[in-house]
Amino acid sequence: MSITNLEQLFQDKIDAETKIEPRDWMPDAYRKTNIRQISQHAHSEVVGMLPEGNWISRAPTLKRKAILLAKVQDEGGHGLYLYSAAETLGMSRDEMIADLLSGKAKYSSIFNYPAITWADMGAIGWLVDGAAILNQVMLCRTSYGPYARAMVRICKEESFHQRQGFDILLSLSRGTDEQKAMCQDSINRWWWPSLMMFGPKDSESTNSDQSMKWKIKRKTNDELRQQFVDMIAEQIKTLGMRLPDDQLKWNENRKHYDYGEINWEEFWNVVKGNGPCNKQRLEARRKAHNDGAWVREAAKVHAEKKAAREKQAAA
Ligand code: BYC
Repeated sequence: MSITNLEQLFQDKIDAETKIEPRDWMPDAYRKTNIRQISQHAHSEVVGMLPEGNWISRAPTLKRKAILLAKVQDEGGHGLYLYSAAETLGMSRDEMIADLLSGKAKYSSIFNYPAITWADMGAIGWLVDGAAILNQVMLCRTSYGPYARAMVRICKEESFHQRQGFDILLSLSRGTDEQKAMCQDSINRWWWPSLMMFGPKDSESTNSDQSMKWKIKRKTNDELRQQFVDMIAEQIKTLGMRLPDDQLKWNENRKHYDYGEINWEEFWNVVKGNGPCNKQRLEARRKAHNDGAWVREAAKVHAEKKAAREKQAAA
């Protein structure tokens, strides 16, 4: 069969909502786009453990500490499901991690901002996980089967993450003047970077058109961003806080909130590696990778010995 016919059959399958599975024929560019997006997603989960992990030992109560610990462990688990999903497309985990550590592979811009107060644990849960959920609910219906199935499981955990973040901010918003100010300051710092998580505006998104045709993405960057603004603009009323955007206003004609212009120069600067914490985050990952070398070595020797024993027993 010619490539053109194969491509047509592939697109027919996508249009009929049949999931693409690892052994199915797929265009090379579909494989590459999925490897890129899924591995970047995995890296984001793992790098995303850093800003919050830093606060586990400083959580204000034992209960908050246990919750934060569980959340950070969940993020590590999400990274593992996602690396496994990406591996089904033919790239090894070692290669993916090497690309992260060399700076070749991207991860979400949001994790290059510092978490400087306890309120940031609330803002990350509420805004960052809140943004992630909207994106990931869409990805539960993505066309590549292993990615879609990983997302179903991840979304269940993310809803708890968002609730725990909101709960931290709710307590602060009902606290002393100092706690209220800490809450507002944190929202001020995390709001715009959270909007950037959805990627460049549609007119500048290089991958969206093709990814929408292949149903890897079901909504565009701007559609999801608008959905997020509409959700948060309502939820913040319960906190009695404000979003740092003077142009935020309900638009009765559009039935959506209007909002101000994102600082795209800042976004691209962070994506290119020049955000406030890019260097620090990669350093931390490189150190963890080097410190863990003996574990990987021991696991390899154990697996080799086990295989040799099994071979001997079978002989
Ligand atoms: N940051 O053509 P576009 C979490 C890049 S973690 C950095 O629109 P696409 C959590 C983009 O890669 C959840 N780079 O791209 C964990 C592309 O460059 P390349 C993270 C960005 O792929 C711990 C270029 O810009 N979620 O939940 O169609 C604690 C042009 O963009 C960003 C995911 O990873 C960015 N924000 O759409 C708490 C979701 N945005 O690769 C929470 C999966 C864009 O061509 N990913 N770029 O060199 C996606 O859904 C899509 O990849 C994106 C971008 C919507 C992010």
